Amino acid sequence: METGLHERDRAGVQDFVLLENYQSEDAFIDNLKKRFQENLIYTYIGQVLISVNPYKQLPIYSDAHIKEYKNKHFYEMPPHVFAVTDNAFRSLIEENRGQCVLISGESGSGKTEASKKVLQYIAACSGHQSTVEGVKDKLLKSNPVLEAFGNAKTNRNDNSSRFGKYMDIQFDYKGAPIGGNILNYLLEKSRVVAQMGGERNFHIFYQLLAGGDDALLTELRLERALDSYNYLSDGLKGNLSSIDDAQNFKQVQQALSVIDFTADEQREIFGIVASILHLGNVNFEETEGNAQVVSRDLVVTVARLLGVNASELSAALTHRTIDARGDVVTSPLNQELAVYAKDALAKAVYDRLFSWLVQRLNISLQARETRGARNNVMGILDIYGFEIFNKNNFEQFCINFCNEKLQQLFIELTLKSEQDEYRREGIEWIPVEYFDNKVICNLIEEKHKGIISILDEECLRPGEPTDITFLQKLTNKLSEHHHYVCHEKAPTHIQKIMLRDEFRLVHYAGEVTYSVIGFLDKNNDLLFRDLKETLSKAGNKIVRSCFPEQELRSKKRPETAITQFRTSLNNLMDILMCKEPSYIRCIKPNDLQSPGVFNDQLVLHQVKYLGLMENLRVRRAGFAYRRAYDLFLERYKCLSKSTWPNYKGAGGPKAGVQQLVKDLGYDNEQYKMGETKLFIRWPRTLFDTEDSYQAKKHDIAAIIQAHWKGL
Ligand code: AD9
Ligand code: MG
Repeated sequence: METGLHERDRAGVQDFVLLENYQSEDAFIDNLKKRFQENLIYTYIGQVLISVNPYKQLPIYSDAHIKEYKNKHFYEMPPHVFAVTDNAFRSLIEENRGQCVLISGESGSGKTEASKKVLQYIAACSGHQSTVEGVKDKLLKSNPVLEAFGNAKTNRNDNSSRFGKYMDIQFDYKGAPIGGNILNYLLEKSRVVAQMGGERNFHIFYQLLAGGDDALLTELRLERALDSYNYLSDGLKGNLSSIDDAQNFKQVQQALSVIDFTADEQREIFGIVASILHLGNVNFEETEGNAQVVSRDLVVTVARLLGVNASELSAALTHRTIDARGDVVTSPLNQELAVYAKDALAKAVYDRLFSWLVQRLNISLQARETRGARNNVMGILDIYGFEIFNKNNFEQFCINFCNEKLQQLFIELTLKSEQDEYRREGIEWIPVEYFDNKVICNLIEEKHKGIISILDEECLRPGEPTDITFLQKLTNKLSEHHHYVCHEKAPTHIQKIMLRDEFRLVHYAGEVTYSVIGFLDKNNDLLFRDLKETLSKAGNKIVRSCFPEQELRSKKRPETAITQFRTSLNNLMDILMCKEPSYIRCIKPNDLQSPGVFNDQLVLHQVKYLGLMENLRVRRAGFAYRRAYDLFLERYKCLSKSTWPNYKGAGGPKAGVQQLVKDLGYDNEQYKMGETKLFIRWPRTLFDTEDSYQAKKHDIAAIIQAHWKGL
């Protein structure tokens, strides 16, 4: 384990503010790499934690480690996710300030793992009464359930979160967790019906087939073979060596029981999962433009599992009823539209099941007693990371928009808090230039002008709007924008790789080319009325509650997918803005998901777009290091006669530190005295002091040893 600043040479510096060549990207990367090679995956920039995914289990998360970090001052221990959590937890309990831990980084960088460590620490360190243990158990068990339904193997990550998650943990005034609440964001439901090569559908489908016992599978009429199911055959068919689906299924079942899901509810949940697999196998044939179900027995099975009438379901899959101001007209669908309706049904059922699960979890997690606990909330945000694929669609557009918003928040909060600290401590502030991505957020979400508005307008426009007409509008309105690149105006080398149905955005994290194909459809998110009506009468209670009758009666046009997403993101920003943030910035060291491999280029790219160099510059702009007077004095008091063994003068620790730094020979340029903290401008100053301290400690130890020998 690291023991302190003096180890800086072998293992780099544990806080980037101590890096002498702090403007150099090479030095930055070199430090991360040195530490990574020593299995030191955590490094600070001030209070911000940088975490590099080790892709192997490190022995640094045991109960003994948790004990080591408990109630220690942030800088007294080597950087760790436990230190960040402990710090946040103590601010929450001691200062009654709402907290949030914001975890960001690209797909596969370790966000979800970090969020679990935060929860692990909280569970281990907070009260141990029996009532509280139940709450903790439920909080911890919510993870396997949500991951089973919301995560999938992608080409970037074998356990990629395909939804965004914000979890609030509520504490009583003593610091014991009494409840929680989860908000979920935009599940990537298109995955239910199709996956890219090498990817899988959501874990739960494979888990059920591999881990369900024979009786359950017979009841659900399922076979174990994955290639029996169309919805599983697009992507990776086989089982994965990195994932034990059968074992995970047992965990999910056990977790569902801990969270008080009744046997009936569990039966209904798996009934829905199975119904989707069967639905995927339903085929249609077409005569004279009218689609008919070929596989009637399959529809009967689906109907039985959902508790709906089979003939009605069959008709709803092949017809469409339109209610145009009281004129109700039913017309048959052709084969293509019937397939579309079927897929839309599968996606809608799965998506709503997922939201239902979250709601149901929340009921279980609800605090029984909320008196006096209003501010005592700690939020943990684990949301999908920035994505750049070869082909980027509506989903990537939403995910990357979300990342822009989070980056915006990071900029506002880190700069703001830095500024606030200088102001609070009465120290002059020197502003630093940085890239403000607000301009990109606006490009996407500005009312009437932004991409979202243009997309919604096109979705609602009468006539024949298409993905291509949408693209034309974008280009008409936005082609002058610095962060929007259309095919016509793209530089030649970009034009070569861009198709005519694509546009390109210059995101804070890099340039991404989006294909507009599917934008309108996914944004409209249409489920034909006939299907909704059938499901609103389902015998499966979960399905029935997911498709309420009121929705059918409502005359209002439902909000588009992107508008719902924007609204929920903006609500999230409001929640986060009024909390004290802690940041964990995750970095992926290689694209191979392998331990020990550190790809400098890949890391440099992430360091750049996460704004870490700027973050460091801001942190260093004024004073590289700061420490509360009492802590500084306690550690270094042995270095001066006037403070050893204790400072006896008037004025408390502040005066003690003033005396000490004078005795140490600090000149006026090197430091400033704030209200409660000492600010040190150059890391060298602190190094020298630390080195003197280490030497002194050594001397004292030698004297004591000699003394004992002499006796
Ligand atoms: V995504 O945006 O949801 O696709 P994440 O959440 O950033 O992504 P995740 O936490 O799932 O990535 O990490 C990916 C994999 O890296 C995990 O499944 C682990 O195998 C591995 N990992 C990540 N962090 C750690 C760690 N601290 N220790 C060991 C880790 N392995
Ligand atoms: Mg994740």
